[in-house]
Amino acid sequence: MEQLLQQIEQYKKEIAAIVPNGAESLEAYRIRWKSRLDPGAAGPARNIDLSLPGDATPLGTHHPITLVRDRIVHIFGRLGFSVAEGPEIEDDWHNFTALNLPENHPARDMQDTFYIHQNPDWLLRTHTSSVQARVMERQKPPIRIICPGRVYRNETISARAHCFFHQTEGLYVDENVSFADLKQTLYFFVQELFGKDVRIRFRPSYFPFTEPSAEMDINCRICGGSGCSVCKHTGWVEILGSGMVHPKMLDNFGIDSTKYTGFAFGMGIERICQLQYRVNDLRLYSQNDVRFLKQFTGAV
Ligand code: 2NL
Repeated sequence: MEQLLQQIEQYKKEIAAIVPNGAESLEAYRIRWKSRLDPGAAGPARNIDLSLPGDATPLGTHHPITLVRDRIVHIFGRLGFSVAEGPEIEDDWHNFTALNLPENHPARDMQDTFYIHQNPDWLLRTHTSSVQARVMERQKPPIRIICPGRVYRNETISARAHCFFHQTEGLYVDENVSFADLKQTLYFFVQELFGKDVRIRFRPSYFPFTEPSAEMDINCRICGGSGCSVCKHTGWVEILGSGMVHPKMLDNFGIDSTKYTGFAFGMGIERICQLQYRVNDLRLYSQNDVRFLKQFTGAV
């Protein structure tokens, strides 16, 4: 020990010899710098004190949509789901036809979808299911992915509707995937996101790409169940849609529907953001108002 301390002292001396001011206090350093300034110099150089700390660079914050998306990705990542991405400009096959949305489906209407070109149809994707379609096209089961991304709908902009928003969809295809797996996975997800005390309920629903289909509600995190405008005084809020992948869809991609089953789900990120941070106007997300964005400083 003694020897080690001596050694350190020796090093200190050697370093001080190489870096002459190494042992100097910050205050002494400043005084020395100031004394070097030439009081006779003209202009701004006269008052420059190079020893002062520089101006701090203000750090930005994560956008609330990014915060929530990353949290969703992290939770599903722990369950073995990897992230898949795809183009925002899609063709008819990946956005509609392959997903079992028939020719006369209302979503295909010009009123609802932004078309870039017709015949052949090119459009702004209306959901991220198109990404899952692209994955099923090139990858065979087991498939376990989530697809976060921006989607577009031809809506009049208001507090409750926007012409673009963010979704996360998920897909799990393998042998013996059941509705019980769907329920347990989604229950785990909301427990991680909202806390262990969260309660869930499923309501039967309809989506063209799943059968059976169900919407999942959680008990209202805003009012705790006593009734408020977010839960429309029911105590429950819908947070996602889900179901067992329609066998037709699996067959569309050459996945044997007699051997494989799967579940899928989709949720709006803005909606979850509203529940977590009480953002009640969708327009705030894209107005770039720093008074809004600064409120997320330090949020993780
Ligand atoms: C919702 C409902 C849902 C899916 C999305 C899906 C995708 C493929 C196959 C089967 Cl490739 N299903 N996606 C399924 C059920 C519901 O979204 O409310 N989204 C915001």
